Parts: sequence; structure tokens; C-alpha cells
Amino acid sequence: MPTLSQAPICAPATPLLPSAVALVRVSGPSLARILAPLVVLPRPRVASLRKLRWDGFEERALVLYFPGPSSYTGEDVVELQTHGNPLLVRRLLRHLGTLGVRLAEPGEFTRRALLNGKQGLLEAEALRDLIAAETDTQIRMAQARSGAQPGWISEARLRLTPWMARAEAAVDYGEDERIYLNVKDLVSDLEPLRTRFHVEHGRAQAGRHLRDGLRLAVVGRPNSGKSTLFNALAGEDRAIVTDVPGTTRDVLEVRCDWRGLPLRLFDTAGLRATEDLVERLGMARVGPVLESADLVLHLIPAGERASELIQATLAPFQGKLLEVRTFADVAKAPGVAVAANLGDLDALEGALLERLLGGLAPDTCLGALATDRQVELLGDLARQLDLLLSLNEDCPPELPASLLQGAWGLLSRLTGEDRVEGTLDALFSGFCLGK
Ligand SMILES: Nc1nc2c(ncn2[C@@H]2O[C@H](COP(=O)(O)OP(=O)(O)OP(=O)(O)O)[C@@H](O)[C@H]2O)c(=O)[nH]1
Ligand SMILES: [Mg+2]
Repeated sequence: MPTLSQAPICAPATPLLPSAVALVRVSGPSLARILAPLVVLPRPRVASLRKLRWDGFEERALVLYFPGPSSYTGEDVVELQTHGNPLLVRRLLRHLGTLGVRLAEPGEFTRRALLNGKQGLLEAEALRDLIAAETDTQIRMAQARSGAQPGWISEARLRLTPWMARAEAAVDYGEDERIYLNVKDLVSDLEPLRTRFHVEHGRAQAGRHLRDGLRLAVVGRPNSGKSTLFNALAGEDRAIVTDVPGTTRDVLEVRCDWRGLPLRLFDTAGLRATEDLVERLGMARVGPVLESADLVLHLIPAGERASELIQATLAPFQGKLLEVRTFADVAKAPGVAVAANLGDLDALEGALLERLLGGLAPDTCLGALATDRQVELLGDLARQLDLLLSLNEDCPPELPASLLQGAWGLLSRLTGEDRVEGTLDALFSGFCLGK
């Protein structure tokens, strides 16, 4: 595989903090020659102890050499494992600079891997997510997306190719050579593809929620059981719970993984008309939480109705409200009813899965595409196929030809084969040094 020859780069792949080991990565052409003044490289892919010598330093390091193109970037790659002293690592990087090896930009190693065909855009995005993941679910999601590109993408291409050829032929030679496109056959043959794009779009929308985590606000009147529910979801005793109305005043926040859902929970002050200054200040803090939440759980004790004050406060947020009946152990309640003090939250789990994942279980979203970019492109693809399959049998072949081209182009954008620099810049700006 030919690699793009570029200036050699280096970067610390581990944080610059005192630690047992630090890893410095180098990538570029002809590293054996370039690094010769510093170290004699060992045999390829065999970890060897070597002395690194520069500026009076003599550092024993474990050295690995991956000659291109069988390396992460596709170029020669050398990994130097030194003692984890940040100053030592800085000195080493500075010395590499004098050898003509410049400091890498964030994500530059992966960018080179991508340009050299060692990695796809979807894989690189999964890698960025894996490094940034904060919950078990997010790690599993990112892991499921790294590795090969989803099989349905190549299947989609296989299905589209013959129809693109037929449509082009009909456009170019139709009248003269009597080559016509059979739109009826096209529609029935591509129907499964359309279904597939819609399914993947749905999974991706759910996947995006799992990837980004959900901001969940808990609101309601004082003593409606907000802090009790907050603690139960968080799995820890974070908020004070008493039967004194107006216990919670500040906004409390906790991150947790609840039954596979990555949540950012917000407990809030109870809403009621009151003269108490501190309580009023607490209530003033609820507005911004409502604004920024993905979903607002409005807690109403079973058998009660929400006060007018609360209804008015929540009215602007109708689209993201979920009514939850608390004290389900005390009185019967319709809809989503919980008894958080007893840990009975199954109804809430079902409602959250329905609202946030379209009824899918978190596990079925493993492997789904999930970034904003991917979700948007999948939506475009699904709509593109809707348009294509709604064409009349007697439409001119230019129409299906251009819609098929469009679908193909969207697939290429999804996998990064269109090589649009802007997409790459956006991706790699989110990377860390040394990756
Ligand atoms: N039986 C029963 N008691 C509950 C339930 N939820 C909360 N409680 C009790 O109700 C009281 C108030 O609960 P909190 O969780 O502090 O209520 P809150 O909405 O946070 O109240 P404020 O912070 O004052 O706004 C406590 O004594 C809880 O133990 C429930 O589902 N069933
Ligand atoms: Mg409370």
C-alpha cells in the first residue's frame, strides 16, 4: 500500500505527569535513519531495551519499531517507553525536534492512518468516543463501533451499484438504444434497503442519546419524592431526604449509569408559593435546569393534581415532560408510577427507554452509529430512499439516476471516502495528543 510521505512527527501518548512509564510515539518515513543519532532501532515488532543518548542524558527505554506500512499510521512508527518523568519527556521531545521530528497536532497520528487507508472515518470517530467515554455503556458503545465498518454499508453499495449502472445507461442511451429503466423492479428491489436505512437511523438516534448521556431533571412540589428518586437513580445517598417540605434548595447534579442508561441527573428545589427567601432562591435555580434538560421528570404524588403554579412553570417545556406518579406504594396511580423509597422503578425504566431510545433496549443499540454527523447523514439517506421509491414508473430516468447518485454520495460521506477536509478537521480537533 503506498503511503503518503510526510514530515516525521512525535508526541507523548501518555499524560505529562509523574508516572511509572511514559510513551513517546514517532511516525514518519525513514525513521531508522532519522533516529540513528538517538537510538539504534531494534528488530521490527520486538520490544527491546535500548539506551537513548542525547544532551548528556542516558535513558534506558523499551523501544518498539513498526516499519511502514504495517503500522498504526501506515508510516514507520517508533514507540519509546521511558521513565515517566514529565521533564525528561519534554527534553526528549525537544531533542527529537532537533532531529527534524516536529510535535504532532492533536489526532495527527490517526489522521495519517486515515489518509493512508489504515483506518476508516467511522473507526476514527469510534476511537475518539472510546477515549472520551465516561460510563460503562459509553465504553461498550464505542468498542462495538470500532473495528470493521458496519456490514450493512457494503451491502447497501452492492444493492445500489447495478441500479446506478442501469439508470446511467438509460440516461445515456435510452432513446436511441431502447434501454429503459424498470422503476417498478427498482422499487421492489430497493425496498429492503430503505427499511434498513430507517432502522439504522432509529438505532443511531437512540445511540446518540447513549453516547452523549441524558440530562434528566427531577421537578415537582416539595415532598413529592424528588430527592428520594434522585438518590435511587444515582445509586447513592447524595441528596438529603426528610419529610420537611422545602428540604432541597440548591440544584444537585450527579452522573450515573442507570440500568445501562448514562444519565446526568439534576435534583431541584420543590416548587410552591412561599415567603421563605432561601426556598425562593432555590426555586429561581430550577428554570435553567429545565431549559438545559433533555427530559424533565415531573413528580406528582399518586392521587394528586399538579398545582397551577407548577403547571404554569412547566408549560413551556411540554415537549420534554414526563409525568411520574410517586408514592405508588401508598395509593394506586395510572401511567408511570414509582415507589422510589422501595426501589420500585420498573415503570420509569420502560418510559425512559420509550422516550429516549424509541423503545429499544440499550444493548440493541450496540454497534449503532451515534455521532451527530452520523445521525444526520443516516436521516438524509433514509429520506433519499423514500424519495427514490416514491417515483412513478413513467418518470424520466434522470430522476432515479440523480437520486441514486445522491444516496451513493451520502454513503461516501458517512464512511469518509469523500475525504472532505472539514469533516476531518472537526473530528481531529476532538482528539488528544499522541493519538
Ligand atoms: N411511602 C413513600 N414515601 C416516599 C416516597 N418518596 C419519598 N417518600 C418520602 O417522602 C418524604 C419527602 O421525600 P423527599 O425525597 O425529600 O421529597 P422532595 O420532593 O425532595 O422534597 P423537597 O426537597 O422538600 O422539595 C420523605 O420522608 C421520603 O421518605 C414514596 O414513593 N413512597
Ligand atoms: Mg428534595
